[in-house]
Amino acid sequence: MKTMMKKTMLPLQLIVIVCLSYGQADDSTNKHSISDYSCGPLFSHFSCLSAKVGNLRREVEDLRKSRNSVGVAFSAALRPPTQDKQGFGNTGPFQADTNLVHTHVITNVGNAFSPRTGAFTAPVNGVYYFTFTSYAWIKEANIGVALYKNHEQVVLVDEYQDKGDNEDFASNGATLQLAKGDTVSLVLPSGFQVTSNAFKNFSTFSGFLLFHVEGGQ
Ligand SMILES: [Ca+2]
Repeated sequence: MKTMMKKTMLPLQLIVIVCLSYGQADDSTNKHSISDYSCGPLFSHFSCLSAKVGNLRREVEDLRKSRNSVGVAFSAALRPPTQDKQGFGNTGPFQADTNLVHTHVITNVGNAFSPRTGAFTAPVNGVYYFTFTSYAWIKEANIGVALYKNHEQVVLVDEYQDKGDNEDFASNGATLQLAKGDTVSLVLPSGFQVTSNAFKNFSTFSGFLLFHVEGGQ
């Protein structure tokens, strides 16, 4: 009999310990905090534990919904200011560094990319990935594009295109931690050129949110 009682009491003790441990947890940021549930006498611990499990499930579901609520991804292509019969044309060279405006939007989930200014503006604190491809069909010229975070150059591609080399593709990319409101854009360095096409997407700019970061940088 004593053995049976011991065997029965052990699981009950474990349940009480687990229940009390949950009761001590504190999550002041959630209105459904598990600390809202207080455990009463011993006979109510089963229902107490059941309520806490239900509450935890709701919290996990809320977190899952909030994580998926911010979708940010874009791709856009550059278009030439003037074009030849095949649709090709060069942007630049300019005397000063100039923002490249990729006006042809391929994807713009979340509308964080502006085809009017060419800039991406971070809608939330988070870690993002950006990549770009730069095409050139030019002889004896500086070619290339730079990626900027706000007013700071992060990565670039550049080359002097010599006589025997008239066509090139280049790409680069970066993972950036951004605060809400930070901008990312492509800049044509002064004296440089880039080629694009009016009908096809040769020179492109893409980016997306990898994950949200609470509290900023
Ligand atoms: Ca080359």
